[in-house]
Amino acid sequence: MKKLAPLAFFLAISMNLFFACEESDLPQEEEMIAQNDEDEESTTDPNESEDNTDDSNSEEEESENDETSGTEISLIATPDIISNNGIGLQDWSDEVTIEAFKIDGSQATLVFDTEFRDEGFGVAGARWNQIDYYVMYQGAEVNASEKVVISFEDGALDITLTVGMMGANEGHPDGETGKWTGFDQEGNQIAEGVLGANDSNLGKEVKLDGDSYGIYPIDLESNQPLYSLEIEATGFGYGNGDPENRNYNNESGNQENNSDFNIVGISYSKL
Ligand SMILES: [Ca+2]
Ligand SMILES: [Ca+2]
Ligand SMILES: [Ca+2]
Repeated sequence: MKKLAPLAFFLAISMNLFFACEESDLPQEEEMIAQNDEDEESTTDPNESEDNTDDSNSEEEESENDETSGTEISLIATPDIISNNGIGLQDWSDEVTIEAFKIDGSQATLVFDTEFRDEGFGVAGARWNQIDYYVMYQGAEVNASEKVVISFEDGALDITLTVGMMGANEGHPDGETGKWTGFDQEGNQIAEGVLGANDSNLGKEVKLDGDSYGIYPIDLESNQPLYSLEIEATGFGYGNGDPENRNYNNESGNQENNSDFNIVGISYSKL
């Protein structure tokens, strides 16, 4: 189990940044210079304290580790957790798995996305290694997104998802956006919400890292513990915008730019 405090998390991201361009200079990620630096070391500092504590408790005890009820767990995306070439369930920690799905819902490859400025987990294929949304995909109208599913073996409260490469004004005044759907232990949908620069828990369009293209921590509000979480992109501007025609040349075989982002980290409280 990796425990990372927000500051260490921020520093880990900052260390990977070679390009500190202003967002307004580079509103489109395809205009950025891709950089392939892969400093794979995550930064841990045992002296850092967590910002939040949660007093909620339950009688559930973990025998397989030393975590205690109510403890806040912070996980950062790193390439080293990916096994089996990113196919199937990946163990992000002892309790948390992450898995990728294609536009059509079939199994995809989870990748550690390093194509642009903000590095994080995404889905191989389609437009980028980010989680990509399409209206038209390979000649068919799909109105669908690649998807990442994060599961919490023992449930999670007070979840904060940190997204990356989320363009604040890309394609629409509300920019690139996504949505999340939360499920209970039986797989019933119990919560949902939206993801975008507007939804940063630091304030509208306030980045966790000012030099990022779009790293935002977003609180996922649920009054019940979540056992799994589906994360998808939506059309630009929470689905209110239209795709852009771009000069892409990739496997999707079309020219659509739309919302896409990756997953930089997640924090939650144990039950
Ligand atoms: Ca993708
Ligand atoms: Ca995009
Ligand atoms: Ca993006």
